[in-house]
Amino acid sequence: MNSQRDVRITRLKAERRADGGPLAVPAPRLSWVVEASQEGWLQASAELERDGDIVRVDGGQSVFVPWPFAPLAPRERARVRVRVFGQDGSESEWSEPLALTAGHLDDGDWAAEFIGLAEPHGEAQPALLRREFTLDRTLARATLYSTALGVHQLELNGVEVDDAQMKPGWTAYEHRLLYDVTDVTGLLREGRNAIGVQLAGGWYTEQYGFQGQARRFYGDQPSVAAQLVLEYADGSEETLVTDGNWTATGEGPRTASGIYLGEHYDARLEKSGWSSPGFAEEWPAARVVDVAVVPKPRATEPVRRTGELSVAKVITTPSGKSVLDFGQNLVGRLRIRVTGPAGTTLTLRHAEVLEHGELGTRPLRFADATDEYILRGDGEEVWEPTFTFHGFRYAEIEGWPGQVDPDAVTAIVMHSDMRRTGWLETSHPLLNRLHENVVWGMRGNFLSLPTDCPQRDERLGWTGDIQVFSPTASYLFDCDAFLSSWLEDLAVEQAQHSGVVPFIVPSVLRGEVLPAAAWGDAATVVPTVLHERFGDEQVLSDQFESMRAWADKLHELAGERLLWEGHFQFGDWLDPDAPPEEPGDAKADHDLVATAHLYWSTHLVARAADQLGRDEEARSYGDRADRVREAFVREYVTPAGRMMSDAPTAYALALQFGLVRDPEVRQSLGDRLAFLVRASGYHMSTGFVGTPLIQDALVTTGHADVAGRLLQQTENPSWLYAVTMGATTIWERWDSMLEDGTINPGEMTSFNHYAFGAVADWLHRSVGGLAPAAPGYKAIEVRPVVLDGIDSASTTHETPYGFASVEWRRDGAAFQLTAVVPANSTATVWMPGAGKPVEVGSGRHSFTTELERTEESRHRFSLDSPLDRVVEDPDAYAAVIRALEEADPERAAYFRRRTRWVPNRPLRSAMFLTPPPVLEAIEKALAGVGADR
Ligand code: RAM
Repeated sequence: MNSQRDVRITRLKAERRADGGPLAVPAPRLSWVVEASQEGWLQASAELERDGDIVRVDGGQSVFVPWPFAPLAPRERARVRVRVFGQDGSESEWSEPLALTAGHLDDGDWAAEFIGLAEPHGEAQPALLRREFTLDRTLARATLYSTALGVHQLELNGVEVDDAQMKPGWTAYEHRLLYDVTDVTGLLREGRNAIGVQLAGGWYTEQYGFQGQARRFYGDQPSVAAQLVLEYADGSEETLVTDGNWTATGEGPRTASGIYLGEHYDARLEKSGWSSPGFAEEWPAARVVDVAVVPKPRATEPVRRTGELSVAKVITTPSGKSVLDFGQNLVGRLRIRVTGPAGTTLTLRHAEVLEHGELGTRPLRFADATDEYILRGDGEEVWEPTFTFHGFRYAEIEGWPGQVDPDAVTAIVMHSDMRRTGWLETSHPLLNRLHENVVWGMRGNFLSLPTDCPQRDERLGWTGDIQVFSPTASYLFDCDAFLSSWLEDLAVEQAQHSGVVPFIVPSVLRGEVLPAAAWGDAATVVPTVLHERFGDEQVLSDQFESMRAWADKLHELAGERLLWEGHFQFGDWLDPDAPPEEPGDAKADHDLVATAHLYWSTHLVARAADQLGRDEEARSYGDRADRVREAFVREYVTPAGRMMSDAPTAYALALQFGLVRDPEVRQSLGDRLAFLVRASGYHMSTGFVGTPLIQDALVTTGHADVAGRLLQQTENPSWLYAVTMGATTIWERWDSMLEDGTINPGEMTSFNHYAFGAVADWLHRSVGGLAPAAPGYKAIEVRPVVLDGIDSASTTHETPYGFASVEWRRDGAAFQLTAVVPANSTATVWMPGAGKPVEVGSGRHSFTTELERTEESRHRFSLDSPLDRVVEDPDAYAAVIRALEEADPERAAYFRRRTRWVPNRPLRSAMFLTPPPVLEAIEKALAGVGADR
């Protein structure tokens, strides 16, 4: 039985970063994944080995185990291995060794100066910088550290040092800047060497602001800083740094570059050999720039090219242009292969959608999103912009010599190079596409920082968006490193504003920084989510001050009434009933939403304090949270269980945040929520705040049927409406594209916004049935909710303990489920209809049950049927709409939008002014519904 072959280590990782890059800390935590063939495997202890040193760690911890060895010195390398011992007496072999390199520098070791162009001839001028040097001894190792206020790539002797893009990414530059560390030993040689830098403004010189008011925020010109540490075979060491001895030119081929602008490149200006030794041109000396911030090592995966898409279709537009369709809305850029005469200018335009058959660029607002390439004319030329990215599905290239060759154009997908960890598939094709759209939305908006959108003159770190999306994100990709890093930016920006978390991080909007509910709460929610999903307690302790400062700030605003009232709020942003130009004009009262979040954040601070053993704070924030909860209930909840804002979002908040505890009142709230959803004809009626909560609120109060109808709705507004309109990403608005195929008239309309995709977290937990029950999925809850219209689902998540999955299907009344639980984890399995769960250990477990048969409704329908009955029966509803549509599409659309599907009111009464022949047609159609069954 317990032979060594049964148990093995399949993964060993240091700290959060999943791509094995250099470490940002001297004492990295270690995590490993165990695979065991025997069921119910639990770890009793582990041994960690570092270069011959063995340390034993007792207990079951296999995720984020503290580094048990001496801290690593800068550039120190280590090889670690692990082996584990099971509670059942089993033991594994040693794991494959993991090679580590310390990427941090000691205090005071950062010596490079920031350098840029001495005399730029325009703002945000792209530059080339270079320097030559001689290696006169045998080199043992060369390590390059580099960063920029701007974006940069380095070349050594003509070769790019790595495949990372847009380095160093965007952080709160005034306070926090990251450097990359690269081993470049293989690129150097004895004798003459050259190092060159391509530099552009990127996020640093971008102009931020709305409605044409945008201005540069950080600076006018980019600069770069690098140090190359040379370790020789004889034990000596030398450091080459950027300083006034470098030279720089603004006369390179990249003539303009910006995040919103795009990139302009004149290949005739290329300087052959510029980053190799012996380059003959003399450039002026670089200018040294005074920069106070000391860069820190990157602890996250960099942005990389992660995929390629070829042209799916070439479309000729009504105006006769050729548009390339890549079949997928994506973020990245084009790579072109072209031959033509020197001086030929290609213009590359990008758009997410077509409108009236042409590129729909209005939503890009002030973002040009246009690249320009001027040919060298010496044969085949391959080009891709370097320091920009676009959000697009369609592209139009003007100026191509002859016909554009679709095979010569490729779309390059880019994002922070996180590992994919989550999947879901169901028997419902539209739902599968919805899920795929969520994944693409995450890809496009996790490019260095979590953004609202990737295409228009915005692409900012809106806190509210990631606040709602972080649970979904944590399932789909290993984004612990990515989001922890962004949280550091959040904390430093917050510290500049005495506890107020800015709307966006990095904070680049001018004017007063105001607190906003559901946005600033990213400070408390995102660390909580990372702890819950990745078992990462460090993020709670690192962020604790930020969490607490946010809660304290809100209590200051709320004062003695303990209600956050009367201040600026975004509220339930993009409620579909708000007018296009007033996206904050939601049905749910802003103050109610605000106090709900005041409670939630205070509660999360108390929970974090408890987790961290900060007992005193756990008690005091717990008490404060209770008092806010009581104040909320007094002010906003009627004794019988109605919310003062009779809007779904208000109910969802009261239920999901646990603001109302009384079981009877909770049930009334749930019933009223279900009533409201039904009354709206199972259309969405929530914005950013309510949408991630509503499905759980319905299911936990016994209204899974309502959640199921809402989920599968295809009429506007709904999750699937966009899918039926051909969407390949999640839209910012429920109706970013209107039913007639025109773009929403609101000036703020993106087709790649992840916020409404936050429902995927519920899909994973409830439709798939795989949820965390203890931090990092050390315990799992398997509890699928069976919904009419969905006959099977399977979901897989690579948890910190390894792969977990749930797969279920039903066939008539027979229901069958298989759950895979990773080693060193356990699961509680709730079969549908079962009163109590089954506890299982690791391994593969199958279960079957008989589902209760739901009575098919046998109603007969007529114009006298109550409205709620009609909408509850999908066939009856469809019959009415179809009959109306045939007679008068406009009336049908109005009827769909305006009807309140309530009891005690006959259908006839909602058909006011409908011509008698149409009424007859409806009556006839309804009679058919009963007869069919
Ligand atoms: C817009 C974006 C963003 C949202 C803010 C309030 O700029 O839609 O997603 O968070 O408004």
